[in-house]
Amino acid sequence: MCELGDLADPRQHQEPVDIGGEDPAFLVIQLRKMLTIRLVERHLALMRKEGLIGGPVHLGAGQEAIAVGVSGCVRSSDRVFGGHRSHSHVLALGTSIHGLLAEVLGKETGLCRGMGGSMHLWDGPRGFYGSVPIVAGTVPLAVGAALAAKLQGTDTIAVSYFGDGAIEQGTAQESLNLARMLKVPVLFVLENNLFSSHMHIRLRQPHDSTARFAAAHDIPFEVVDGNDVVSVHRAAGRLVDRARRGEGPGFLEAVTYRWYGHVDWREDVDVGVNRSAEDLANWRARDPIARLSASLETAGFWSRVEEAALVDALEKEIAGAWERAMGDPWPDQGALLDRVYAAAPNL
Ligand SMILES: Cc1ncc(C[n+]2csc(CCOP(=O)(O)OP(=O)(O)O)c2C)c(N)n1
Ligand SMILES: [Mg+2]
Repeated sequence: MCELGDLADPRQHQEPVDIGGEDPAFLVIQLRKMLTIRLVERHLALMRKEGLIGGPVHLGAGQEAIAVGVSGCVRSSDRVFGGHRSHSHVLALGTSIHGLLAEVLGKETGLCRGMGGSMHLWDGPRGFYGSVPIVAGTVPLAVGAALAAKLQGTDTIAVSYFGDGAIEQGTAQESLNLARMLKVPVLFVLENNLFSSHMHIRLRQPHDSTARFAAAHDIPFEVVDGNDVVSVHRAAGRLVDRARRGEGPGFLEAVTYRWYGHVDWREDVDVGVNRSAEDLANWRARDPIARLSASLETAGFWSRVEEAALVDALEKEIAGAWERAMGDPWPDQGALLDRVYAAAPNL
């Protein structure tokens, strides 16, 4: 529970994932989602590099299996929250690629009408209740949403995505405690990519696993290879089922690694003393997409030709959405303060 062992070793777990007993059609959908996220973020990286995006973008290439695996257990009536690195979280729920790109560009057609940019995303109809860049800022909101669901007598759950840096915030610890004491239906998904901006977890904490915080708060937890979408989906499913049955919160620690630096397209900046070119190459070889693709191909459910055609179709879709977003209008300046506060209730 304290040490991740081989899960944190990039030379391990590079083999294809175990897909035994899984529905191949569902796995192909998951592969498609992961590829969509990868290609949208690659496009964002390129456009940011070219200076076409004004604000910073925090990219999660390499981490796609977590959002996709978890989202396979989520309904549109659930309440999902993220943080500064949340493109994958909202795309995995099926949000519009154009809506996301337009938001990153600050256009009126964006998910938040261009008022938020990459770090403030929202797609209520798909269950995404928001991301903000205040580290751990949405963890208590997820607990509140889960409490509301419980009081409403539904089997709706909340999902809180946060990082190994965010668990160090007091508000995250308070949220775990409150969720356990109120026994609310929330799944905490800790994406442990081993870094909090430039600092490796070994420089910040006595142990590299964060599941011990769940144990401290008496919350059931699972620790999985976050680059294995099947493992993530199975573990999330077990914890989500408990939560829907009214058995309280769960905690999923998914071990992963981000390929880019902390922010924007570069691989080499802001990544701390513990990251070497060799580590990065080994983590790239643990690619969640390539691993699932290889498993499906060996089992006869997928081929390189199909994958090339899918990549081609997705690239065209992304390029089309980008062109449209570039041509979309900016928000009206007079609307700047319109949605800062909710409208006063009619008492
Ligand atoms: C309250 C707060 N403190 C510091 C920051 C600056 N900051 C932005 S991201 C980040 C690191 C977060 O690390 P982690 O939670 O592991 O997420 P990751 O970036 O690895 O996805 C920090 C310190 C912030 N945005 N908010
Ligand atoms: Mg991190």
